[in-house]
Amino acid sequence: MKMTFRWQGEQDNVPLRYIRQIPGMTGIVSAVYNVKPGEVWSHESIESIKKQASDNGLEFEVVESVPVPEAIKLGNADRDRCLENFCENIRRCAAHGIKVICYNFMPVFDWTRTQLDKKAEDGSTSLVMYQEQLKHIDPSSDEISLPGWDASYTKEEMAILLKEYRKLGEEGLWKNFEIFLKKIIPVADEAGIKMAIHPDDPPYSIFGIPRIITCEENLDRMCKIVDSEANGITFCTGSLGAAKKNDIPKLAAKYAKMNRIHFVHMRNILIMDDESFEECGHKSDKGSLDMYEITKALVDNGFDGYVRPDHGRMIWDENGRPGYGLFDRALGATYINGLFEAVEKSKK
Ligand SMILES: [Mn+2]
Repeated sequence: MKMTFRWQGEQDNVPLRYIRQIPGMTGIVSAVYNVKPGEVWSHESIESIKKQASDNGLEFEVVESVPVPEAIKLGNADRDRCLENFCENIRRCAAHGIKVICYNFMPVFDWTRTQLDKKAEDGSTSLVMYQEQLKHIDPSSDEISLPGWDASYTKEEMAILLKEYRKLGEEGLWKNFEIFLKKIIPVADEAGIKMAIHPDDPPYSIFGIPRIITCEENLDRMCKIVDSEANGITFCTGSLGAAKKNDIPKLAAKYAKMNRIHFVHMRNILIMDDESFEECGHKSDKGSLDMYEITKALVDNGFDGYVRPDHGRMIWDENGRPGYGLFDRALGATYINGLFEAVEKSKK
C-alpha cells in the first residue's frame, strides 16, 4: 500500500513540506487546476507538479482528477473534440510517470453537502448532508453554494444544464458513459494507466438529475462495458457508504479480487435513518463504517495500491478548505497506516 495525500496545487493551504512530515507519506495526489475541463494539460504543468513533489521527497503517481466535461456526459456536439483531448491527457500523464487517473462521471455537481461547518460536540466541524436541508436547496437559485459546484455557470446556464440532464435520464447517461469508456480505456491500457472512477457522492440522484456510479449492480455494469483492469475504481468508502444498501467490506473484497481497485479513499461517515450523514473523522467507532473490516477485505484480496485519507474534520482552530485541512487528514493517514500495518503483518 502506498499512502498519499491530496494536494491542490500551489493554492493549497497545506505546503508540501508539511505533507512529507506525515508519517508514512509516500506521495501526493494532484491535478492541473488552471485548465478548463475538456482542454489539454501542458507537459510543463504536469512536470511542474512532479518536480515540486520530488523536491519535497514525494512521488506524484496519481492524478485526481482529470475532469470529464459536460459535453462528454451530455453527448453534445463538442463531445468528439473533448474525447480526443481526454485521451491526449491520459497519454501526457503517462509520459510523466502517472500510474492512476481518478475521474468521476457526475453531472453538474461534484460531491454535494448541505452544510460545510456542522459543529460536533467536541467543537470540531465537518461536512454534512441532511436530507431535510437538501429539500430546501434550489440549484437554479442565486444563493446556492455547494462544494464542487462550478460557480462559473450563470443562473441561465445552470437551468439549461439541469433541463438537459433531466431529459437525458439514467439510460441516456449510461449510453454516453459507454461511449466514453470504449474510447478512453484502450488508450489508457496502451499507455499503462489505470483509470479509476470515483463513485457518485452521495450515491443517488439529486435535484432530479441522474447519477449512475452508485452501487454494486452499476459498478458491475461499468466493469463489463470494457473488461479490462484499466477500467477500474477509486474505492471511496464514504461515498459508496452513504447508501445503506452498499455493504462496503463486501464490495472492497469483490473489486479488489477483480483487480479493479486502483486507489482507495478512506473516510468514515455516520449515517442516519433517512440516509442523512455526517463526516466524522476516520476511526471506526465514530461512524457507521468498520474501517478495520474494509482494510482487511482489501488486503486479504490482494489490494496493494494507492490509498489516501479522504475529507477530514476541521480541528485545532485550523482554517482552510472544508474537508481538506492538514490536521485531521494527517491523523486519518496515521490511523489508516496503523490498520494496514496490523492487517498486513497478521497475514504473514
Ligand atoms: Mn472520495
